[in-house]
Amino acid sequence: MSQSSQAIAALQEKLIAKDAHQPEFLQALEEFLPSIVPFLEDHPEYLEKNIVELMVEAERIIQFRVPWQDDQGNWQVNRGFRVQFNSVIGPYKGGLRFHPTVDLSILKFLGFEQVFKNSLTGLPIGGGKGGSDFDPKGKSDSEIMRFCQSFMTELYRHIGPSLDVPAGDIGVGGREIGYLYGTYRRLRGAEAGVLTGKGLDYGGSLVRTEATGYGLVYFVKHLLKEHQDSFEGKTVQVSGSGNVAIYAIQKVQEYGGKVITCSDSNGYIVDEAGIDLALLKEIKEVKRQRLTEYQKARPQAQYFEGSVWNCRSNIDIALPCATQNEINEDHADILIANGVKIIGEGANMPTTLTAVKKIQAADIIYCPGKAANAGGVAVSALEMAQNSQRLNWSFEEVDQQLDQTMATIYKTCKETAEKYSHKDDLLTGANIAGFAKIAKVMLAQGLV
Ligand code: NDP
Ligand code: 2IT
Repeated sequence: MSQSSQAIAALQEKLIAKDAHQPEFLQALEEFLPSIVPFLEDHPEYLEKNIVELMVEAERIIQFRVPWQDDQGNWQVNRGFRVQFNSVIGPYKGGLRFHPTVDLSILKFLGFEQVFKNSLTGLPIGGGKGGSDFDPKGKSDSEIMRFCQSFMTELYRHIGPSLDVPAGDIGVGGREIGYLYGTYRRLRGAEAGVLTGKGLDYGGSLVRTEATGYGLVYFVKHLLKEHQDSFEGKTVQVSGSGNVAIYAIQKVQEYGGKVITCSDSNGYIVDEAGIDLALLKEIKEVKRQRLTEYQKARPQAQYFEGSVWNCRSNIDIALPCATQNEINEDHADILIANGVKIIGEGANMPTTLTAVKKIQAADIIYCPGKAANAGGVAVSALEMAQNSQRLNWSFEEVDQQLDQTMATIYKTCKETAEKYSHKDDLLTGANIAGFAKIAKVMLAQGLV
């Protein structure tokens, strides 16, 4: 065992003892830390200055109470959080998640990943994440509004266009960003750059809604191109039916691929003729209904309860776009048996560590979320740039920059992996490239 791997193993042990009750955060560390060892061998100064231990500690964590009144007049209370992980290369940047599973473990894993993802975009944004254990399912529009207003009544004092710029994530889309922004504006005045994912009429950017899904497909497109291949004629399996999934499906279809699945937290659709995107958008974006409605409207499609990753069918490309740890070891076996060649992560950490190992051992190309889903935050940074200029860029201009950014991220991951003798291991490439920049800047800024 080299000195660097010993140091990293010792640090991991310390962190396991410290945060034993935060399994998702520990999982993100376990995936990340061993992979940067080859880089640390070349750069002993980072271990000497203890940069890695500094980096795994969030700069600041804010937790607050969110009281709100339901439609029956009852007072309810939820927990709100903002994890401000790292700001050495720019203001904290990252989404807000509203989901009953939200806790510090989830938000620390997401914030940690966000630091390296944002570093990979090449844009001046630090990493953060926030949200609440509020469950938006079944809530009326008025309840959602009152909750967002209460959430922002506390959060506003901790954010700002040059300090921390939240956006959407699971359970937080355009509607919620609108209510959050309206409250911020009442408290602080109109500062468009304080949130991204805003409506187009009040400082939002074209392509932000589509950016994560499109960016994911651009990333895989550049990978395919290198292998003299394309999406044309490919069969694609998508999970989720939210923001990321919908626009990934749209772009795959535009490129001539056939998407045969999508899912929600209850079950999944298999539509061998290809997902009817207009129908899916109507059900999910307009009516906010469950996927069972898709099957009712399109009887040739099948609906199954449970995980979409239990689906057995011939698949070329799998795009998990729902949530963390949706693909476990057993699902990895099914994917391998289904003949999958590429897995591109639209979600954050959708694949368990053992499943990743199985997938990589089977020579399936694995595109880690922190690289493949960086298109969303990249366009958020372009939204911030437009807000600073008080100008709006055209759809084509933003879309082209997104495509270019994904091409660059892919190239960076691939070349970094090669440089450190991990050819085709895009996870190692992403982690080292993301880490190298943050570590260098932390050293340059004097460990503050
Ligand atoms: P949405 O809330 O729009 O959609 C989430 C989708 O995932 C829904 O279909 C939801 O089903 C499903 N889902 C959520 N939790 C679970 C679960 N526990 N089990 C099974 N399915 C589940 O969120 P997004 O599309 O924005 O986010 C999806 C993923 O992409 C997340 O991992 C997010 O962190 C990541 N991401 C998002 C970005 C963005 O710009 N929005 C950027 C980069 C990454 P149901 O409706 O039943 O809950
Ligand atoms: O996980 C993510 O990158 C996001 N949810 C988007 C963050 C952002 O600031 O646009």
